[in-house]
Amino acid sequence: MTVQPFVSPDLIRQRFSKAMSDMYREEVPLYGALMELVEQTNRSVLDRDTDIAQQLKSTGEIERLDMERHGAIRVGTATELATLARLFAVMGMQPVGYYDLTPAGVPVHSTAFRAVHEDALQISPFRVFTSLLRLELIEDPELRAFAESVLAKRSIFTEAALRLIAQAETAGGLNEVDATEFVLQALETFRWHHSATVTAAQYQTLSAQHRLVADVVAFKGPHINHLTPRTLDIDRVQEQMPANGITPKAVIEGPPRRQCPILLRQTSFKALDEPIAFTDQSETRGSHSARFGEIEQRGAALTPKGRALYDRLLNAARDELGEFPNEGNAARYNALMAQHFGEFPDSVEGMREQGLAYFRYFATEKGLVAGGLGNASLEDLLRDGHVKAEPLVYEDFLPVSAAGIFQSNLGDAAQTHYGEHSNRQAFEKALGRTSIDELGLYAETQQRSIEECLAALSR
Ligand code: OOG
Ligand code: NI
Repeated sequence: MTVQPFVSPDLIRQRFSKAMSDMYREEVPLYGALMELVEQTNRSVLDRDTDIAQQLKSTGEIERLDMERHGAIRVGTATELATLARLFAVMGMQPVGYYDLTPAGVPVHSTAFRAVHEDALQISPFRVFTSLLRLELIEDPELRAFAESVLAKRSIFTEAALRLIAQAETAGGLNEVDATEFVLQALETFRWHHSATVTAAQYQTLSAQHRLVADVVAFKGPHINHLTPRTLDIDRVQEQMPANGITPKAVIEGPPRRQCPILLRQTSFKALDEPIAFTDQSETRGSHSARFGEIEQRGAALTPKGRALYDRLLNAARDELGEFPNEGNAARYNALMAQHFGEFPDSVEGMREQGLAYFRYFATEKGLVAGGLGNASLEDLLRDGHVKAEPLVYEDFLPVSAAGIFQSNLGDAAQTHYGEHSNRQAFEKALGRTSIDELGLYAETQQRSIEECLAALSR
């Protein structure tokens, strides 16, 4: 008998990401239109701007650009979250970061499941922003008990998915046949359901508490609510959305437009109203809106110092605006952002010299030809053109941006004020493990690139 080798978790993730994208394209036609717009825009940016094309080639990002997607889901219980962590682990995805959205009036806290090593990210950068509903924030004890009882009855994973997760954990992996089956079974958890698990009246009660509560509690599973492609020019896509029948939110979240993009800029279009059958109806006479479209542009990962500067400038602009950005104040918001971010150096050199971003270091042709390191420091090598630095791309999310995306899709009525705050400990208890500190990951990747680069030069 021959033993079948395991399929690498990175390849399982790559296949899963493709399967998810195909499912979403079939379920949400506007997603197909958005993908086309993003592909066209990326192509024209690469044709027009040879510097960007060259930079993406040297970092390898060009190869992952078309695969690049993130999705988002919301779950209701600790068991659901912990089992998701096990499901994602089969695909080489770990929980990274902790995002508390309650200060912005959204009763969830979240993490992002993603690959953590640069080589794995290169095979598939697929990630999932995963939120856990904070039921303890529902004040009415009767409603809370009802929500808990509805959630306790559902199982969001298929029997086969649970069996394959356990098998992967015990055996250390999945062979070809099992990996194929796993992708199909795992996909079921993220599917949209046209029928709810509660009556129309119960849905109304949950929704009146918070639309998000209804979205999590009233359905069979945590439907994927968006799948976001990566664009190289978000302003251009935002501009062209209306002509393609898509209405974007009022402002782009994240930093303003710059020569040297940093962190993450995002925009989205409104959730669709979709027909739903409640348990006391035989047909889809009700409706629910949860699924929306989003695009993003990624830039440099910032060091703690860079991030502190980003947060300070963002807060200053928002404080001066005095209210949440909206249709009416969008122009003023953009002007304030541009004005405050004038303080953030807008060049690779500037960011590197001030220690604001993380970098990947490469030995250049010139350096390889020259050979022999001698006593040269990294700074010497950079100055002499023997080494080149490119910013590391930001692989994570931003809490203020995420809150803006949630809100634009839930409506302004969803801005509740919660007394209780951040509770990373409770989140990690539910998750069944700690979530990884993203800054440590960037520092490690940067360090590995320095070591590889020095090794190449000393050969
Ligand atoms: C997640 C919203 C946040 C992002 O990219 O920051 C988000 C959700 O609506 O479930 O998608
Ligand atoms: Ni998103």
